[in-house]
Amino acid sequence: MSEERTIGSIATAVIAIVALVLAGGALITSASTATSATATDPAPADDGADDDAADLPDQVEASLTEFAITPETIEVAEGGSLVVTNDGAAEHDLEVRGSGVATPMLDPGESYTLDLDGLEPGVYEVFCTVPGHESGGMIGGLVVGGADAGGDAPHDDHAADEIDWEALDQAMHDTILEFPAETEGRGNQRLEPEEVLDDGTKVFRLVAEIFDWERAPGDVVEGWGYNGQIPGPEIRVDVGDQVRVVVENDLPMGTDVHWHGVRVPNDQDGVAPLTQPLIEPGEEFTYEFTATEPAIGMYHPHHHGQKKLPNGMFGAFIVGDTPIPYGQEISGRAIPDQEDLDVAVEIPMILNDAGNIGLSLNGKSFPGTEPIVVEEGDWVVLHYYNEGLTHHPMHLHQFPQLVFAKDGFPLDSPQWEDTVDVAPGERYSVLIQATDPGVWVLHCHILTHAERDTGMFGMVTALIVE
Ligand SMILES: [Cu+2]
Repeated sequence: MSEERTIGSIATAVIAIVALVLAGGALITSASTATSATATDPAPADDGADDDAADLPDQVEASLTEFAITPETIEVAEGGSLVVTNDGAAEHDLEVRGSGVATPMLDPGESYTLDLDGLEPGVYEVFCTVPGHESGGMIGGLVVGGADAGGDAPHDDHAADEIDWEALDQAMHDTILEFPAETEGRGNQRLEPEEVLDDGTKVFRLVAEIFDWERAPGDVVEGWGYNGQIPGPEIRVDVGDQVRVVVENDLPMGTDVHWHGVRVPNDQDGVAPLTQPLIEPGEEFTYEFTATEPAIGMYHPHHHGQKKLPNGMFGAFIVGDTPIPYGQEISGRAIPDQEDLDVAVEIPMILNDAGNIGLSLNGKSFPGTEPIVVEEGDWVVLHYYNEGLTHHPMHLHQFPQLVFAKDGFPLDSPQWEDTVDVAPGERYSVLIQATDPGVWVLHCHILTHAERDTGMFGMVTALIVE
């Protein structure tokens, strides 16, 4: 209960800070928008190109493939239509998000003419509804032009340019100002043992289940996870602890739990059917091992991991103390001794890019991602975990990140990086000192993992230094 209250008050404080900081940015943005509207048209001085842009066609062809929607941004006149063709090898469809306008599921080679009569002029998002296809890349923008932009209507040469760029700027601007947005559900909550036995054994319970998960404001998907959270609860034990984890399977399919990066006996490694029988729906399985070595590990299913992990089934499992290189000087920057360095915040930062959860940090997509809030001078530890299907170069503005451990193993030569690239399955642990106040963005630098025509989304959060 007290933890929930703390989270609530942090959220309120954060909203206040961001509102203040962004208010400055908003003024600048509105001023520059006003300027550009009256300034000379910045478009290339190619009359032919300008005419093409202004004459938005009434009908546009769009192609669906694995995994892209082409063109990336579809521009069509108000009241127009799309001829959508599945040029791929699997079933796809195309839906205009939030509008109810969608094609039926299309077989390979099939086409469908999608009437856009009901859509007001504006910027929309289109995507394929097959699970995993949107996050795989089947997402794009749809710009529906105003009446003036129609092919037959009289129009100003530059009308379409103004509609496009201003709408795109506004969409980006609006999504950024929504941060940090409240969403239901929060992952990575520390799981305490439900029982500590007389011999010291710590007993934990994980329930594998399916539940509604609000990954971004109003965007609720079918989450697969543990104990109703994505990421699953964070489990921390000490070196030498006897650990028992009871896993209850409430999924509609069999499962198992693999302790990735944690030393365990072979019959506890969680690879059905090699090391254990599959845990059938409705059944329980008890894992038991001694935590013999420090680890910055994780737990996740092995059986049908390709489906379950991207849908949300992963959690941090950490053994022992975080191996911070206290007292070392690295490339001219000194790390204080242990008695002088208090870590203010230490969090697993779990990266995902596929399945029902899609591009996300700790199970949330911007602006639903949780900011990291600290005071000037504070030290922060992040453990990046990549549970997705591709790599993610995680870039923090302003402050260098000292990479001090790889997959939990302390590095002999820690190094400073501003962009830490994390491949699937990898973990990198970084130390950051928040020396300057402000809102400093932390995001994946594969730019389409952070921004799209409809605004900022996905793998973006911020380090807020008060
Ligand atoms: Cu990325």
